[in-house]
Amino acid sequence: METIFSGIQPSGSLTLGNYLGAMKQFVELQEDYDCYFCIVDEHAITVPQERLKLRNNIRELAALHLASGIDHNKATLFIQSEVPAHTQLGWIMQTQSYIGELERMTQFKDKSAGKNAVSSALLTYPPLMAADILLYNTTLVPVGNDQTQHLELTRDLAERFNNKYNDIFTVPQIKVSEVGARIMSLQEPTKKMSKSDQNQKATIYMLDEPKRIEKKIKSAVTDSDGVVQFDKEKKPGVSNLMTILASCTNLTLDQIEEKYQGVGYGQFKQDVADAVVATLKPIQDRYHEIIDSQELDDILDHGAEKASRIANKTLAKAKKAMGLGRVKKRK
Ligand code: ATP
Ligand code: LTN
Repeated sequence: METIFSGIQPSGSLTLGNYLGAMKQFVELQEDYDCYFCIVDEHAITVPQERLKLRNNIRELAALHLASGIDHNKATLFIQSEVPAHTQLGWIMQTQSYIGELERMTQFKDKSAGKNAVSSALLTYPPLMAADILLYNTTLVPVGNDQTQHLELTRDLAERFNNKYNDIFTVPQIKVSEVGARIMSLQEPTKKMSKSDQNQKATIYMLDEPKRIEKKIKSAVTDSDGVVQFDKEKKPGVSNLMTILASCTNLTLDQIEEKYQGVGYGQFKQDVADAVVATLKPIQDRYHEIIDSQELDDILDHGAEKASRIANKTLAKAKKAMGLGRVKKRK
């Protein structure tokens, strides 16, 4: 069976974009692959985080994985900082990375632009990401297209290490999700919906109450045509709502166009809101059942144990290949 690894940062509350673009796919993937889903809290601290907020975000993110349908009997769910092998191999991968190639990463350039106190960890983020993936002999990594550059680097680092020392790492393939759509901001539909957007009206959070969801969708930016038609260039707002409706129901974009011929935006928006609520409500109910439960802790303990077992084996091989530590003398 092929192995999948994916990580989400606990850098804010999850959005409908995160659900439709990532989490929903994860639930499908766990049926056919050996999946590791990791809450990458050590990546989140490459930019300043408030202690209590971070702690809440980590637990919330874990609970949302389970509430969305990740089954701990099928997939391994764990927190990065609870498996020390990640930072240990992360250090080793830093020794294989060149400053120049790290400085060329778009995410580093974006996140450091115009700032004068940039942590060195923001620069060395990609070798840690490489370690995350390589520890589990991962064959496939499902990511959004903003992460492909990091994935290319992961492949380069793995090959560089294997050529220099020993064939230790599996070189992973990149799986850019074509479906799952890119959900855009409700207020600026040419920008993606993002958990770090300051404008609350632009984003639907997975844990938003139904009334709030309805309000946000009703005030979503559209246009003055009054025609429900998919055209990303000319009608980005309406097209985004159509994508959301299609992702939350079994309707295709064509069927939506047909269904709403001659119907105004008012009814259309109401139906989009109802579909989003129907998608998120069961997840929210399950979330509230497990967020404060012992069950969640047990699943995360078990996940960290299982992940450590596999990760420590790969780490030991990498250390040995490089000559780190010692070989014990037996009498
Ligand atoms: P941030 O605002 O902190 O950059 P984000 O909301 O953009 O966060 P990430 O943590 O970078 O999200 O991504 C987690 C996963 O969710 C990735 O697989 C990413 O491709 C997916 N994702 C994020 N935003 C969207 C979106 N608007 N539409 C579809 N998929 C998305
Ligand atoms: N960099 C990714 C999060 C991430 C990740 C990973 C994704 C960290 N480690 C390993 C896939 C595999 C992001 O910012 N979305």
